Amino acid sequence: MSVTTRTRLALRDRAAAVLRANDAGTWTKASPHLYPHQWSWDSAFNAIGWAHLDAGRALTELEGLFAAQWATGMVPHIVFRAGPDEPYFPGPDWWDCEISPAAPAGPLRTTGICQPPVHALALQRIWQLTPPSRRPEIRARIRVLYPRLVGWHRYLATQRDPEQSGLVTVYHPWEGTDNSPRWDQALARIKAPDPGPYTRVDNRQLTDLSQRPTDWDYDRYLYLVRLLRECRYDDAEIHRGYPFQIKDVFFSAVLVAANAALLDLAEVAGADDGHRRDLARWRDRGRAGLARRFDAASSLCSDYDVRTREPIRLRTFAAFAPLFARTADPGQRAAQLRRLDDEDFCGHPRLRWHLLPSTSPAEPAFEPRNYWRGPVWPVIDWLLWRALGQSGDSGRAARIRRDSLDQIAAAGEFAEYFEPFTGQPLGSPQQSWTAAVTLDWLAADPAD
Ligand code: 9WN
Repeated sequence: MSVTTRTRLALRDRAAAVLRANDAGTWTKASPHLYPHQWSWDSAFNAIGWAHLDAGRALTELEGLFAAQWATGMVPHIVFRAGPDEPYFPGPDWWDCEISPAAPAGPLRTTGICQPPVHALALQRIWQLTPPSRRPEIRARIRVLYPRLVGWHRYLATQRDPEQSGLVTVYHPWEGTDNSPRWDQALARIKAPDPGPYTRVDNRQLTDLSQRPTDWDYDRYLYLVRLLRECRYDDAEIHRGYPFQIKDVFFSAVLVAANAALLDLAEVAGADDGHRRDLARWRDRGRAGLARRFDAASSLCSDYDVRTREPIRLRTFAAFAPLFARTADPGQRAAQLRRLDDEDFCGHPRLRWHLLPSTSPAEPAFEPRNYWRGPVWPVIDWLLWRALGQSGDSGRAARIRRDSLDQIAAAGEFAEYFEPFTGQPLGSPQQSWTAAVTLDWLAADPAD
Protein backbone atom coordinates (compact mmCIF):
# COMPACT_ATOMS: atom_id res chain seq x y z
CA MET A 1 0.00 0.00 0.00
CA SER A 2 1.45 3.41 -0.95
CA VAL A 3 1.86 6.09 1.67
CA THR A 4 -0.64 8.19 -0.24
CA THR A 5 -3.27 5.49 -0.08
CA ARG A 6 -2.59 4.96 3.62
CA THR A 7 -2.84 8.71 4.28
CA ARG A 8 -6.10 8.88 2.40
CA LEU A 9 -7.60 5.96 4.26
CA ALA A 10 -6.63 7.61 7.53
CA LEU A 11 -8.21 10.84 6.33
CA ARG A 12 -11.38 8.94 5.52
CA ASP A 13 -11.50 7.45 9.01
CA ARG A 14 -10.95 10.85 10.59
CA ALA A 15 -13.59 12.51 8.41
CA ALA A 16 -16.09 9.80 9.32
CA ALA A 17 -15.19 10.25 12.98
CA VAL A 18 -15.97 13.99 12.79
CA LEU A 19 -19.43 13.29 11.37
CA ARG A 20 -20.05 10.65 14.02
CA ALA A 21 -18.83 12.93 16.81
CA ASN A 22 -21.19 15.71 15.62
CA ASP A 23 -24.07 13.26 15.12
CA ALA A 24 -27.03 13.98 17.37
CA GLY A 25 -28.89 10.84 16.24
CA THR A 26 -31.23 12.18 13.57
CA TRP A 27 -29.42 15.42 12.73
CA THR A 28 -25.84 16.64 12.67
CA LYS A 29 -24.46 19.65 14.50
CA ALA A 30 -22.81 21.97 11.98
CA SER A 31 -19.85 22.02 14.37
CA PRO A 32 -19.46 20.84 17.96
CA HIS A 33 -19.43 24.20 19.75
CA LEU A 34 -19.63 27.20 17.44
CA TYR A 35 -22.73 25.95 15.57
CA PRO A 36 -24.56 23.45 17.80
CA HIS A 37 -27.88 23.34 15.86
CA GLN A 38 -29.05 22.00 12.49
CA TRP A 39 -28.21 24.39 9.65
CA SER A 40 -29.90 23.98 6.29
CA TRP A 41 -27.16 23.82 3.67
CA ASP A 42 -24.77 22.27 6.20
CA SER A 43 -27.31 19.46 6.59
CA ALA A 44 -27.39 18.91 2.84
CA PHE A 45 -23.60 18.62 2.64
CA ASN A 46 -23.61 16.44 5.75
CA ALA A 47 -26.12 14.12 4.08
CA ILE A 48 -23.61 13.71 1.22
CA GLY A 49 -21.02 12.67 3.80
CA TRP A 50 -23.44 10.30 5.52
CA ALA A 51 -24.31 8.74 2.16
CA HIS A 52 -20.80 7.23 2.18
CA LEU A 53 -21.42 5.64 5.57
CA ASP A 54 -25.13 4.84 5.66
CA ALA A 55 -27.72 5.84 3.03
CA GLY A 56 -30.55 5.60 5.57
CA ARG A 57 -28.84 7.95 8.01
CA ALA A 58 -28.16 10.36 5.12
CA LEU A 59 -31.84 10.48 4.25
CA THR A 60 -32.81 10.92 7.90
CA GLU A 61 -30.75 14.12 7.92
CA LEU A 62 -32.84 15.60 5.11
CA GLU A 63 -36.14 14.24 6.43
CA GLY A 64 -35.49 15.91 9.79
CA LEU A 65 -34.67 19.21 8.14
CA PHE A 66 -37.75 19.13 5.94
CA ALA A 67 -39.90 18.40 8.98
CA ALA A 68 -39.27 22.07 9.77
CA GLN A 69 -40.27 23.30 6.29
CA TRP A 70 -42.57 26.32 6.43
CA ALA A 71 -46.06 26.32 4.88
CA THR A 72 -44.67 28.63 2.19
CA GLY A 73 -42.22 25.89 1.17
CA MET A 74 -39.25 27.69 2.71
CA VAL A 75 -36.66 25.48 4.41
CA PRO A 76 -35.36 27.54 7.34
CA HIS A 77 -31.69 28.32 7.69
CA ILE A 78 -31.50 26.95 11.25
CA VAL A 79 -33.64 24.41 13.08
CA PHE A 80 -32.89 25.05 16.76
CA ARG A 81 -32.29 21.64 18.26
CA ALA A 82 -29.51 21.95 20.85
CA GLY A 83 -30.36 22.35 24.53
CA PRO A 84 -29.82 25.46 26.69
CA ASP A 85 -26.36 24.32 27.77
CA GLU A 86 -25.13 24.83 24.18
CA PRO A 87 -25.64 28.53 23.55
CA TYR A 88 -25.92 30.11 20.11
CA PHE A 89 -26.89 33.68 19.42
CA PRO A 90 -29.33 34.76 18.09
CA GLY A 91 -31.59 31.95 19.28
CA PRO A 92 -35.27 31.22 18.64
CA ASP A 93 -36.64 33.94 20.92
CA TRP A 94 -34.79 36.62 18.99
CA TRP A 95 -36.29 35.33 15.72
CA ASP A 96 -39.76 34.82 17.25
CA CYS A 97 -40.96 33.07 14.09
CA GLU A 98 -44.22 32.05 15.79
CA ILE A 99 -45.57 35.45 14.68
CA SER A 100 -45.77 33.96 11.17
CA PRO A 101 -48.70 31.64 10.40
CA ALA A 102 -46.37 29.84 7.94
CA ALA A 103 -43.84 28.75 10.58
CA PRO A 104 -43.91 25.07 11.61
CA ALA A 105 -46.01 24.08 14.59
CA GLY A 106 -44.25 23.74 17.94
CA PRO A 107 -42.15 22.30 19.42
CA LEU A 108 -39.95 22.90 16.34
CA ARG A 109 -38.43 26.37 16.36
CA THR A 110 -36.53 27.87 13.46
CA THR A 111 -35.17 31.04 11.93
CA GLY A 112 -37.20 32.93 9.32
CA ILE A 113 -34.69 32.99 6.44
CA CYS A 114 -33.10 30.31 4.26
CA GLN A 115 -29.83 29.15 2.66
CA PRO A 116 -28.76 27.83 -0.77
CA PRO A 117 -30.76 24.74 -1.85
CA VAL A 118 -28.02 22.10 -1.92
CA HIS A 119 -30.56 19.48 -0.72
CA ALA A 120 -31.44 18.12 -4.16
CA LEU A 121 -27.76 17.58 -4.87
CA ALA A 122 -27.61 15.56 -1.66
CA LEU A 123 -30.69 13.52 -2.57
CA GLN A 124 -29.14 12.71 -5.94
CA ARG A 125 -25.85 11.67 -4.33
CA ILE A 126 -27.66 9.51 -1.74
CA TRP A 127 -29.42 7.62 -4.50
CA GLN A 128 -26.19 7.20 -6.50
CA LEU A 129 -24.47 5.71 -3.44
CA THR A 130 -27.32 3.48 -2.25
CA PRO A 131 -26.29 -0.18 -2.47
CA PRO A 132 -28.72 -2.36 -4.49
CA SER A 133 -29.91 -4.20 -1.37
CA ARG A 134 -31.23 -0.96 0.14
CA ARG A 135 -32.76 0.53 -3.00
CA PRO A 136 -36.43 -0.38 -2.38
CA GLU A 137 -36.42 1.23 1.08
CA ILE A 138 -34.47 4.31 0.00
CA ARG A 139 -36.54 4.77 -3.15
CA ALA A 140 -39.77 4.69 -1.09
CA ARG A 141 -38.38 7.39 1.22
CA ILE A 142 -37.18 9.51 -1.72
CA ARG A 143 -40.69 9.35 -3.16
CA VAL A 144 -42.07 10.88 0.02
CA LEU A 145 -39.42 13.58 0.28
CA TYR A 146 -39.26 14.59 -3.37
CA PRO A 147 -42.49 16.67 -3.50
CA ARG A 148 -41.25 18.59 -0.47
CA LEU A 149 -38.10 19.51 -2.36
CA VAL A 150 -40.19 20.59 -5.34
CA GLY A 151 -42.19 22.78 -2.93
CA TRP A 152 -38.95 24.28 -1.62
CA HIS A 153 -37.77 25.10 -5.14
CA ARG A 154 -41.21 26.50 -5.97
CA TYR A 155 -40.92 28.87 -3.01
CA LEU A 156 -37.55 30.12 -4.31
CA ALA A 157 -38.75 30.40 -7.91
CA THR A 158 -41.88 32.35 -6.97
CA GLN A 159 -41.87 34.07 -3.55
CA ARG A 160 -38.16 34.86 -3.87
CA ASP A 161 -38.47 35.88 -7.52
CA PRO A 162 -41.75 37.72 -8.02
CA GLU A 163 -40.23 39.36 -11.12
CA GLN A 164 -39.67 35.90 -12.69
CA SER A 165 -36.12 36.95 -13.51
CA GLY A 166 -34.68 33.52 -12.79
CA LEU A 167 -32.70 35.05 -9.91
CA VAL A 168 -33.35 34.52 -6.20
CA THR A 169 -33.71 37.57 -3.94
CA VAL A 170 -31.91 37.12 -0.63
CA TYR A 171 -33.07 38.98 2.46
CA HIS A 172 -30.10 38.65 4.77
CA PRO A 173 -26.31 38.07 4.75
CA TRP A 174 -26.99 34.97 6.86
CA GLU A 175 -28.62 33.40 3.79
CA GLY A 176 -25.25 31.78 3.05
CA THR A 177 -22.14 33.93 2.96
CA ASP A 178 -22.41 36.22 5.98
CA ASN A 179 -19.73 38.90 5.73
CA SER A 180 -18.93 38.63 2.03
CA PRO A 181 -18.03 42.07 0.64
CA ARG A 182 -20.94 41.50 -1.75
CA TRP A 183 -23.21 42.87 0.98
CA ASP A 184 -21.07 45.79 2.19
CA GLN A 185 -22.76 48.59 0.27
CA ALA A 186 -26.29 47.41 0.98
CA LEU A 187 -25.47 47.12 4.70
CA ALA A 188 -23.79 50.53 4.76
CA ARG A 189 -26.97 52.12 3.40
CA ILE A 190 -29.07 50.85 6.29
CA LYS A 191 -29.95 53.75 8.58
CA ALA A 192 -30.35 53.69 12.37
CA PRO A 193 -29.26 50.08 12.76
CA ASP A 194 -30.12 49.76 16.43
CA PRO A 195 -31.08 46.13 17.08
CA GLY A 196 -31.53 46.61 20.85
CA PRO A 197 -29.17 45.15 23.47
CA TYR A 198 -27.49 41.83 22.69
CA THR A 199 -24.49 39.67 23.62
CA ARG A 200 -22.56 37.71 21.02
CA VAL A 201 -21.47 34.20 21.96
CA ASP A 202 -19.54 33.30 18.78
CA ASN A 203 -16.57 35.22 20.17
CA ARG A 204 -16.49 32.97 23.25
CA GLN A 205 -15.96 29.92 21.03
CA LEU A 206 -13.51 31.57 18.65
CA THR A 207 -11.28 34.05 20.37
CA ASP A 208 -9.48 35.39 17.27
CA LEU A 209 -12.11 37.89 16.28
CA SER A 210 -10.29 38.84 13.08
CA GLN A 211 -11.76 35.63 11.62
CA ARG A 212 -15.38 36.61 12.29
CA PRO A 213 -17.82 39.38 11.27
CA THR A 214 -17.43 42.63 13.22
CA ASP A 215 -19.85 44.21 15.70
CA TRP A 216 -20.74 46.68 12.93
CA ASP A 217 -21.88 43.69 10.87
CA TYR A 218 -23.76 42.12 13.79
CA ASP A 219 -25.61 45.37 14.54
CA ARG A 220 -26.93 45.29 11.00
CA TYR A 221 -27.61 41.53 10.89
CA LEU A 222 -29.71 41.79 14.03
CA TYR A 223 -31.46 44.97 12.96
CA LEU A 224 -32.46 43.23 9.71
CA VAL A 225 -33.93 40.36 11.73
CA ARG A 226 -35.95 42.94 13.67
CA LEU A 227 -37.29 44.35 10.39
CA LEU A 228 -38.11 40.87 9.08
CA ARG A 229 -39.96 40.16 12.32
CA GLU A 230 -41.92 43.38 11.84
CA CYS A 231 -42.91 42.06 8.38
CA ARG A 232 -43.96 38.82 10.11
CA TYR A 233 -41.63 37.07 7.64
CA ASP A 234 -44.28 37.63 4.97
CA ASP A 235 -42.62 37.63 1.53
CA ALA A 236 -45.06 40.06 -0.08
CA GLU A 237 -44.63 42.48 2.80
CA ILE A 238 -40.84 42.13 2.64
CA HIS A 239 -40.78 42.91 -1.09
CA ARG A 240 -42.78 46.10 -0.44
CA GLY A 241 -40.31 48.01 1.70
CA TYR A 242 -37.64 45.96 3.43
CA PRO A 243 -34.17 47.49 2.78
CA PHE A 244 -31.98 44.43 2.05
CA GLN A 245 -33.08 42.69 -1.15
CA ILE A 246 -30.37 41.36 -3.44
CA LYS A 247 -30.50 39.11 -6.47
CA ASP A 248 -27.80 36.64 -5.43
CA VAL A 249 -26.22 34.98 -8.46
CA PHE A 250 -24.51 32.25 -6.44
CA PHE A 251 -27.72 31.24 -4.64
CA SER A 252 -29.49 31.32 -8.02
CA ALA A 253 -26.81 29.09 -9.58
CA VAL A 254 -27.23 26.52 -6.80
CA LEU A 255 -30.97 26.54 -7.52
CA VAL A 256 -30.28 25.82 -11.20
CA ALA A 257 -28.05 22.88 -10.24
CA ALA A 258 -30.66 21.69 -7.74
CA ASN A 259 -33.46 21.81 -10.32
CA ALA A 260 -31.30 19.77 -12.70
CA ALA A 261 -30.63 17.25 -9.90
CA LEU A 262 -34.34 16.84 -9.16
CA LEU A 263 -35.03 16.33 -12.87
CA ASP A 264 -32.33 13.67 -12.91
CA LEU A 265 -34.16 11.90 -10.05
CA ALA A 266 -37.62 12.25 -11.61
CA GLU A 267 -37.91 8.58 -12.65
CA VAL A 268 -36.69 7.27 -9.30
CA ALA A 269 -39.10 9.55 -7.47
CA GLY A 270 -42.03 8.89 -9.83
CA ALA A 271 -42.38 12.64 -10.42
CA ASP A 272 -45.52 13.74 -12.22
CA ASP A 273 -45.47 15.69 -15.48
CA GLY A 274 -46.38 18.96 -13.78
CA HIS A 275 -43.39 18.76 -11.46
CA ARG A 276 -41.07 17.87 -14.33
CA ARG A 277 -42.30 20.83 -16.39
CA ASP A 278 -41.91 23.26 -13.47
CA LEU A 279 -38.40 22.06 -12.67
CA ALA A 280 -37.27 22.37 -16.29
CA ARG A 281 -38.80 25.86 -16.53
CA TRP A 282 -37.09 27.05 -13.33
CA ARG A 283 -33.76 25.56 -14.43
CA ASP A 284 -33.88 27.26 -17.84
CA ARG A 285 -35.14 30.53 -16.44
CA GLY A 286 -32.32 30.48 -13.88
CA ARG A 287 -29.67 29.92 -16.54
CA ALA A 288 -31.13 32.74 -18.66
CA GLY A 289 -31.22 35.07 -15.64
CA LEU A 290 -27.57 34.35 -14.89
CA ALA A 291 -26.60 34.88 -18.52
CA ARG A 292 -28.11 38.37 -18.31
CA ARG A 293 -25.97 39.18 -15.26
CA PHE A 294 -22.80 38.22 -17.14
CA ASP A 295 -20.52 41.13 -18.01
CA ALA A 296 -18.53 40.49 -21.17
CA ALA A 297 -15.87 43.09 -20.31
CA SER A 298 -14.84 41.38 -17.05
CA SER A 299 -16.12 37.85 -17.90
CA LEU A 300 -17.75 37.87 -14.46
CA CYS A 301 -21.32 37.67 -13.23
CA SER A 302 -22.65 40.31 -10.82
CA ASP A 303 -25.28 40.33 -8.09
CA TYR A 304 -27.96 42.98 -8.33
CA ASP A 305 -29.30 45.28 -5.63
CA VAL A 306 -33.08 45.35 -6.07
CA ARG A 307 -33.47 48.48 -3.94
CA THR A 308 -30.91 50.68 -5.71
CA ARG A 309 -31.25 48.88 -9.08
CA GLU A 310 -27.49 48.66 -9.32
CA PRO A 311 -25.16 45.77 -10.06
CA ILE A 312 -22.71 44.68 -7.36
CA ARG A 313 -19.46 44.23 -9.28
CA LEU A 314 -16.90 42.41 -7.16
CA ARG A 315 -14.34 39.71 -7.71
CA THR A 316 -15.66 36.96 -5.45
CA PHE A 317 -16.39 33.25 -5.95
CA ALA A 318 -20.01 34.21 -6.74
CA ALA A 319 -18.89 35.90 -9.96
CA PHE A 320 -18.51 32.37 -11.37
CA ALA A 321 -22.22 31.62 -10.99
CA PRO A 322 -22.55 30.56 -14.67
CA LEU A 323 -19.93 27.86 -14.06
CA PHE A 324 -21.68 26.69 -10.87
CA ALA A 325 -24.92 26.51 -12.90
CA ARG A 326 -23.26 24.75 -15.85
CA THR A 327 -24.12 27.50 -18.29
CA ALA A 328 -25.28 26.36 -21.71
CA ASP A 329 -23.51 29.31 -23.39
CA PRO A 330 -20.10 28.10 -24.70
CA GLY A 331 -18.74 31.66 -25.05
CA GLN A 332 -19.56 32.61 -21.44
CA ARG A 333 -18.19 29.31 -20.24
CA ALA A 334 -14.87 29.69 -22.06
CA ALA A 335 -14.51 33.29 -20.83
CA GLN A 336 -15.27 32.25 -17.23
CA LEU A 337 -12.75 29.41 -17.34
CA ARG A 338 -10.02 31.77 -18.57
CA ARG A 339 -10.91 34.13 -15.73
CA LEU A 340 -10.95 31.32 -13.18
CA ASP A 341 -7.37 30.43 -14.09
CA ASP A 342 -6.02 33.98 -14.14
CA GLU A 343 -4.09 35.88 -11.47
CA ASP A 344 -7.16 37.39 -9.83
CA PHE A 345 -8.43 33.94 -8.88
CA CYS A 346 -6.96 30.41 -8.93
CA GLY A 347 -3.80 31.55 -10.74
CA HIS A 348 -2.83 34.11 -8.10
CA PRO A 349 0.91 33.57 -7.51
CA ARG A 350 0.70 33.64 -3.72
CA LEU A 351 -2.00 30.97 -3.36
CA ARG A 352 -0.87 27.91 -1.42
CA TRP A 353 -3.18 25.75 -3.55
CA HIS A 354 -5.01 26.62 -6.79
CA LEU A 355 -8.37 26.80 -5.05
CA LEU A 356 -10.99 29.46 -5.60
CA PRO A 357 -10.89 31.86 -2.62
CA SER A 358 -14.13 33.38 -1.31
CA THR A 359 -12.87 36.84 -2.33
CA SER A 360 -10.14 37.54 -4.87
CA PRO A 361 -6.77 38.63 -3.40
CA ALA A 362 -6.90 41.43 -5.99
CA GLU A 363 -10.09 42.86 -4.51
CA PRO A 364 -9.59 45.83 -2.12
CA ALA A 365 -11.97 44.21 0.41
CA PHE A 366 -9.85 41.02 0.53
CA GLU A 367 -8.80 39.85 4.00
CA PRO A 368 -7.06 36.46 3.97
CA ARG A 369 -8.17 35.37 7.48
CA ASN A 370 -11.60 36.87 7.64
CA TYR A 371 -14.47 34.42 7.00
CA TRP A 372 -16.08 35.08 3.59
CA ARG A 373 -13.72 37.95 2.76
CA GLY A 374 -10.82 35.84 1.46
CA PRO A 375 -10.43 32.33 2.94
CA VAL A 376 -11.00 29.16 0.93
CA TRP A 377 -14.20 27.32 1.86
CA PRO A 378 -14.10 23.61 0.93
CA VAL A 379 -17.87 23.41 0.33
CA ILE A 380 -17.66 26.14 -2.31
CA ASP A 381 -14.84 24.33 -4.05
CA TRP A 382 -16.87 21.10 -3.83
CA LEU A 383 -19.74 22.79 -5.70
CA LEU A 384 -17.33 24.05 -8.36
CA TRP A 385 -15.65 20.62 -8.60
CA ARG A 386 -19.02 18.95 -9.09
CA ALA A 387 -20.15 21.44 -11.75
CA LEU A 388 -16.88 21.28 -13.70
CA GLY A 389 -16.81 17.49 -13.55
CA GLN A 390 -20.39 17.28 -14.80
CA SER A 391 -19.52 19.66 -17.63
CA GLY A 392 -16.77 17.28 -18.76
CA ASP A 393 -13.85 19.38 -17.50
CA SER A 394 -12.21 16.45 -15.75
CA GLY A 395 -8.76 18.08 -15.68
CA ARG A 396 -9.81 21.12 -13.71
CA ALA A 397 -12.14 19.04 -11.52
CA ALA A 398 -9.32 16.61 -10.67
CA ARG A 399 -7.04 19.50 -9.71
CA ILE A 400 -9.65 21.00 -7.38
CA ARG A 401 -10.20 17.63 -5.73
CA ARG A 402 -6.48 16.92 -5.33
CA ASP A 403 -5.65 20.39 -3.98
CA SER A 404 -8.64 20.36 -1.63
CA LEU A 405 -7.64 17.01 -0.14
CA ASP A 406 -4.02 18.15 0.15
CA GLN A 407 -5.13 21.33 1.87
CA ILE A 408 -7.17 19.43 4.45
CA ALA A 409 -4.54 16.71 4.97
CA ALA A 410 -1.72 19.25 5.38
CA ALA A 411 -3.75 21.28 7.87
CA GLY A 412 -4.62 18.13 9.78
CA GLU A 413 -8.06 19.57 10.48
CA PHE A 414 -11.52 19.61 8.95
CA ALA A 415 -11.55 23.36 9.32
CA GLU A 416 -14.45 25.60 8.46
CA TYR A 417 -12.22 27.67 6.12
CA PHE A 418 -8.53 28.08 5.22
CA GLU A 419 -6.11 30.97 4.81
CA PRO A 420 -5.46 30.99 1.03
CA PHE A 421 -1.72 31.91 1.10
CA THR A 422 -0.60 29.61 3.90
CA GLY A 423 -3.32 26.96 4.06
CA GLN A 424 -3.72 27.64 7.79
CA PRO A 425 -6.95 26.12 9.13
CA LEU A 426 -9.35 28.77 10.47
CA GLY A 427 -12.75 28.97 12.13
CA SER A 428 -14.29 25.92 13.70
CA PRO A 429 -11.85 22.97 13.79
CA GLN A 430 -14.33 20.08 13.39
CA GLN A 431 -16.76 21.43 10.87
CA SER A 432 -19.14 18.68 9.75
CA TRP A 433 -19.53 19.80 6.15
CA THR A 434 -15.78 19.91 5.56
CA ALA A 435 -15.57 16.30 6.77
CA ALA A 436 -18.55 15.42 4.57
CA VAL A 437 -17.11 16.79 1.32
CA THR A 438 -13.79 15.15 2.19
CA LEU A 439 -15.57 11.78 2.26
CA ASP A 440 -17.08 12.51 -1.13
CA TRP A 441 -13.77 13.62 -2.66
CA LEU A 442 -11.96 10.57 -1.29
CA ALA A 443 -14.53 8.24 -2.79
CA ALA A 444 -14.35 9.95 -6.18
CA ASP A 445 -11.07 8.22 -6.97
CA PRO A 446 -10.05 5.81 -4.20
CA ALA A 447 -7.09 4.41 -6.17
CA ASP A 448 -5.40 7.78 -6.54
C1 9WN B 1 -24.95 32.11 10.68
C2 9WN B 1 -23.04 26.96 9.90
C3 9WN B 1 -23.13 28.33 9.25
C4 9WN B 1 -23.03 28.26 7.71
C5 9WN B 1 -22.90 29.64 7.09
C6 9WN B 1 -21.72 30.34 7.74
C7 9WN B 1 -21.93 30.44 9.26
C8 9WN B 1 -23.61 31.39 10.84
C9 9WN B 1 -22.75 32.17 11.83
O1 9WN B 1 -22.08 29.13 9.79
O2 9WN B 1 -23.04 31.27 9.51
O3 9WN B 1 -25.82 31.34 9.91
O4 9WN B 1 -23.10 32.16 13.02
O5 9WN B 1 -21.77 32.77 11.41
O6 9WN B 1 -21.53 31.60 7.17
O7 9WN B 1 -22.73 29.54 5.70
O8 9WN B 1 -24.18 27.62 7.20
O9 9WN B 1 -21.90 26.29 9.47
